[in-house]
Amino acid sequence: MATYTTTRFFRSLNNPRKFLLLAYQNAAGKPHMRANNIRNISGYFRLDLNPDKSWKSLCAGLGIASGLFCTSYVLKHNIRRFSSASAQSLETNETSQRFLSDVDASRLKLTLYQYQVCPFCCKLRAFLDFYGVPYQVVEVDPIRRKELKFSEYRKVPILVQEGPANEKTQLNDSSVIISALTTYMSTDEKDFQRIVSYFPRMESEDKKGKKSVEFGNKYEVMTGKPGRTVNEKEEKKWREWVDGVLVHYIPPNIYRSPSESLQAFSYISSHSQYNTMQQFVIKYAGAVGMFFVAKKLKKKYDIPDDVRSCLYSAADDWTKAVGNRKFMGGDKPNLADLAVYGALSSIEGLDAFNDMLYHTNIGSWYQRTRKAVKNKDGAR
Ligand SMILES: N[C@@H](CCC(=O)N[C@@H](CS)C(=O)NCC(=O)O)C(=O)O
Repeated sequence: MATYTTTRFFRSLNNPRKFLLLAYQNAAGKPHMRANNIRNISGYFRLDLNPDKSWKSLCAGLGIASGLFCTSYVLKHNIRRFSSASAQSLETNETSQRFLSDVDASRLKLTLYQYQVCPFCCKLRAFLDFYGVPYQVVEVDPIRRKELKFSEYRKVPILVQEGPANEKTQLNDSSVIISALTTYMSTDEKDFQRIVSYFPRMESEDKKGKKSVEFGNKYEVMTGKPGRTVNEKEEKKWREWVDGVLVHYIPPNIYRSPSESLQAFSYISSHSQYNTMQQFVIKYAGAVGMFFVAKKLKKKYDIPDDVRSCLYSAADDWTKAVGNRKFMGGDKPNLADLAVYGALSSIEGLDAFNDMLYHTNIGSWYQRTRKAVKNKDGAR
């Protein structure tokens, strides 16, 4: 018989890492081993699996494996090289005040550690692709994260720049990376180590002793000039909005109902290189798990029950802010355009995304930005 304490189950959702380990071991191990491991590792569960009642075992497996929170990011461990022409002579329009001129992205040797469908990683890729910056991708296994062994910082995206003498500089956090690279491309500052020092790491601890890491100046492009133009202030404000508001609407929307959750995980599992059994676990257990996790996130960020209307309002707010302009950046997307596009591109094709296009006017801006990114318009 499979039993586990429901409240503890939900409490353990606070610790996705532990949950992932549990889920993985439950999926991969032998039944009796799984039960023992779960008891030993978590200290949360009391689980006995009876092989005679296989459907119950399966339910238990699915329940445990529902901690596959970040399996939404399980994709192949594959290194791909994106080659692209180095960006040259970028001209900006009247609206955008920052001139990205004589960008020499060819001297950059970048490796991006990512989960393919993570909104923060999509946001960073939109930036890199738009400017035609070449980079290698290392897809991180969200369960073991062994690809991040070298790093104390445990989230993705991480970008590693290799200098001419093979010296490596690690950049953490999507917004820091975007600000740092823009600083590199738009100013004379070419010392990567120094650029990273402009975005100091700040560790804090909440009342419960939970540590978190933030970075100073993460939305600042270090132009070296005093003050900010109206457009730069606007760009910064909306970049902050993407990280602080928009991304929080994504999970409650794409995992809103069991069927939508399944839809999201069908996409994810179909892009993985796991075997049939693992894909089955990812698809169904992930869908079940994220359905509940999304509810928890909704509560955490105080999102009303009608999660779709929040997404529509966000899309409307953004469209209104862009106004009559082609992009917020004018004739070309600025960092805010790329951030909004990048975050939304992580859910392209899902019901939530299609509903948003149907119920709002964001579609034409989205398609324009998509085209600009795909065409690497920032490199022209
Ligand atoms: N502020 C960070 C957030 C990154 C983030 O939360 N990444 C998630 C994936 S979407 C992650 O790596 N989570 C792993 C963990 O929290 O242990 C950024 O903008 O890069």
